[in-house]
Amino acid sequence: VPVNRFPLVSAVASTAEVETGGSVDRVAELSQVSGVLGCQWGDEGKGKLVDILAQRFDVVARCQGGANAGHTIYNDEGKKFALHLVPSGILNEQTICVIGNGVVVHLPGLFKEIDGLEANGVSCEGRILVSDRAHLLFDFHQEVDGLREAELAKSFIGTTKRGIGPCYSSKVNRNGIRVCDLRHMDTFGLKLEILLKDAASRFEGFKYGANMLKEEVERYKKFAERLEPYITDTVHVMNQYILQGKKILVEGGQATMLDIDFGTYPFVTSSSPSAGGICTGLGIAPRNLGDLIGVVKAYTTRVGSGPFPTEILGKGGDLLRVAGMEFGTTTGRPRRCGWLDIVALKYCCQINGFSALNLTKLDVLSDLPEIKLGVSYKLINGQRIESFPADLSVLEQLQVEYEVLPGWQSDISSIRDYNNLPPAAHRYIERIEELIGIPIHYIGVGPGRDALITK
Ligand code: 2SA
Ligand code: GDP
Ligand code: MG
Repeated sequence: VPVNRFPLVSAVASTAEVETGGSVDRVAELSQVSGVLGCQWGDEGKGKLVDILAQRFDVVARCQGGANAGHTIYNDEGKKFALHLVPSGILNEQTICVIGNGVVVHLPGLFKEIDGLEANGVSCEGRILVSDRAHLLFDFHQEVDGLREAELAKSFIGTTKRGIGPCYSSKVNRNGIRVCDLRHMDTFGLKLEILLKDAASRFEGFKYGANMLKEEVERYKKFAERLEPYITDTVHVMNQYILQGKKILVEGGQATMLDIDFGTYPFVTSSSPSAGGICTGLGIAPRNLGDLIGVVKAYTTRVGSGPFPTEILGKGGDLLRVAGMEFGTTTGRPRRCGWLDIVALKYCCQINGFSALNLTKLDVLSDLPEIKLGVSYKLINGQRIESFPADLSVLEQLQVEYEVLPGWQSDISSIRDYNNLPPAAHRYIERIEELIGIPIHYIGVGPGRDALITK
């Protein structure tokens, strides 16, 4: 019997090139295992695309990060949901949502999110799987996050204070506590005490007593009972899904420019929001990965400290912030705003190998008479560089060279057909495609589910 060594390739071929009304059905075209990743510094609108695509996927999985993520989605009635740990497939009743081994899970937060969804008529029962290998993020990790930020004083990172860095530190330090440890409550207290002791010896401001430890263990006994039906060997299950031909969509949190390896270190998050994080955070082999879609805002935002070459300071930035309602989904912090940075975007595309891009929030630029694209970087000595520098001092001093394109100055939020966009919008989109060399298949013109143009 001949062995099919490329089962996924044939699965892709069978669904490719499906046409609807003369235009290609871009969603049917997507491979069995696809992903949606952020291309900038987060908040590109990943949640919206995942929610839309999820209608045609069996499984939506998160592979990294935690409740630092804030993914905003709207249902058909226009009701708003802000998701943090629960994957953005949850509004689609048939979708199974997986929280993978690479995610750090704050159980009180997860239960609060589930309760909130249920109270709003979204049934989560039997639809959320939590990896037994995922690490638990405790309240004390959040406290330590705040203490570390205070200690950094003026050089603070601007974290979400959701305990992400400290929890991944416990993981890498090899004394973290995992979801499967909830099945051994007899030793749970001892493990937690080691972590608390570590924190107390490192931070003067961190105190804990025997009572606090006892109370936390009691609280986690209850959490363990509640979580039990969700706990799954997701590595095995995900690989079974692949063999069964189920369609899996991976939802990235944060973005490549915040990646622990590729981002503007140390002003980054503590996980891998780029393509590699999918394999390590879910246990999916690289050869099973298919299409990755990069989500790019039509301009750039960043929340927290760190380099931002195309940032617009002052009034111009304020205008974009108001027009785009650029405030943190998790913390409410105002986001810094700037022009689209083609150098950073090229760097991100190189790392992730996207098959297509989703350009989001194009509608936000509608009032501008001119729109700038940051197309190259020039060093202080006048030398032009093509790559994104690692060195923060270089990043802080470089000059961005811009191309100026005309704006369209008309409302595009109700347009659904690419051909009906104004010529200046076509020019902007097509210039980005030309510079990046990757097609833009999806264009966002509003926050709602329907506000998406497929090209
Ligand atoms: P952390 O908390 O340790 O991951 O913070 C480290 C850096 O990563 C940034 N980061 C984010 N940037 C944009 N959006 C994020 N999610 C929320 C949102 C943010 C919010 O959707 O708006 O509500 O403030 C997110 N999560 C982490 C963070 O700003 C630090 O620069
Ligand atoms: P994520 O973290 O990448 O999922 O993005 P967030 O949800 O944090 O931030 C994106 C914000 O922009 C949300 O409030 C979305 O509802 C909104 N949004 C997404 N796409 C569009 C779009 O095309 N146009 C407009 N105006 N808003 C959008
Ligand atoms: Mg967000």
